[in-house]
Amino acid sequence: MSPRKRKIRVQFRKNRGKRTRADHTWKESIRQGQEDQLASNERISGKGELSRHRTVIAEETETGELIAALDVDEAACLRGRVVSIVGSHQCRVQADDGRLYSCVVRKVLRTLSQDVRNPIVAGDLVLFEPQGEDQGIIQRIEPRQGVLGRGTDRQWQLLVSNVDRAVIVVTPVAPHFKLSLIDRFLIGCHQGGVKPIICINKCDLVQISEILPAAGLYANLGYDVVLTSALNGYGLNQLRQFIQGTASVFSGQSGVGKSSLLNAIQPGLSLKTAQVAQDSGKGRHTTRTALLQPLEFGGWVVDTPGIRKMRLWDVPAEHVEGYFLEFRPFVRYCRFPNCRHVHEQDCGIKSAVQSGLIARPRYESYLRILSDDED
Ligand SMILES: Nc1nc2c(ncn2[C@@H]2O[C@H](COP(=O)(O)OP(=O)(O)OP(=O)(O)O)[C@@H](O)[C@H]2O)c(=O)[nH]1
Ligand SMILES: [Mg+2]
Ligand SMILES: [Zn+2]
Repeated sequence: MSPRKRKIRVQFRKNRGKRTRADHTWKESIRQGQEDQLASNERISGKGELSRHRTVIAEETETGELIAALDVDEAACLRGRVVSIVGSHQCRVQADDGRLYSCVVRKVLRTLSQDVRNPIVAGDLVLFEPQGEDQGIIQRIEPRQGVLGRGTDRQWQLLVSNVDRAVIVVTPVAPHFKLSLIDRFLIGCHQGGVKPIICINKCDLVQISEILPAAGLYANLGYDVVLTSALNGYGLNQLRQFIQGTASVFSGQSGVGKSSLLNAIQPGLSLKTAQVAQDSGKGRHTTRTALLQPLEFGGWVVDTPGIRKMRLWDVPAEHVEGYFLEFRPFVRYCRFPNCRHVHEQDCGIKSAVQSGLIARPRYESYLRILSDDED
């Protein structure tokens, strides 16, 4: 399928000074290199108010991402991968030759990604123009494949891009996990084209038999599940095998042991970790920024800051059931074609729950997600 082309109007603000601009300052700012160079397929329209907009041709990918057809002088650029984000617009980029650059994002790219909270994310493949020894300007972000993101109050927030696998880390002790949290992550993974691994950590603190029902539930659904202890090494070989040679991300609540697991898998990493607060049982948000690390046994991994909530984005209520794989065979027994499986009569899903064919905790998790109950 060829990508659809679309014209989009982007708001275009001056870098500095007042927002309204006299006609001459426009050309001046280009000469001074304060604004982005105008590409041949970008047009400035009109004067006055309108001159703050321009039209850019963008292509929509199969995942709905808009890729602007910006003119980039590729010969003057290097390719690299974003390894960490610093502040809102700066990042560290590792060029293909291994050198690290501190880069800012070209302004039009920031403007184009206004529907996303962050224009750039760890894992992004970029084309950047080096400035001096170790600085650069990101000119293009390559189309992303395999993303993990979540909703915030108003926007979609990307957590990481270009990953094959997401390790969803949870613990049976403080902070306790809820099935609905795992299920939200699973939906996020399905949505972003990332294959999930459910990792139940801190197994040294409980009897394994206590965890087996939850672990078995997901394993029976065909998900990769691993029980681990970063403390005594339990399950680490299996975890290593799951992520070996892949691009992966460790995600989950603060304090579940994401950084500890990575340190245990590859001791040289020396990622900072901290104890969970005694009173609240919550983590302390020790990891502050997503950080991409190469793995000595092949592949790379991104350690991310703990998140409190995994809010879904762009998942209409009627789509939620589709992500609960075990519901599928029973939907046909619902009397109403638009059945949400909540209060409706003659519901195939509710009958399947009653007769034990669908695990009740999963059904309850479905209800929570449907009612947007995040706790
Ligand atoms: N008993 C036990 N403690 C663990 C285990 N894994 C991690 N911990 C402890 O849990 C606490 C939190 O670990 P971190 O690795 O900092 O957690 P995190 O998920 O990276 O947290 P954030 O960076 O805040 O998101 C630390 O005190 C670790 O020592 C484990 O398997 N068993
Ligand atoms: Mg951490
Ligand atoms: Zn139903």
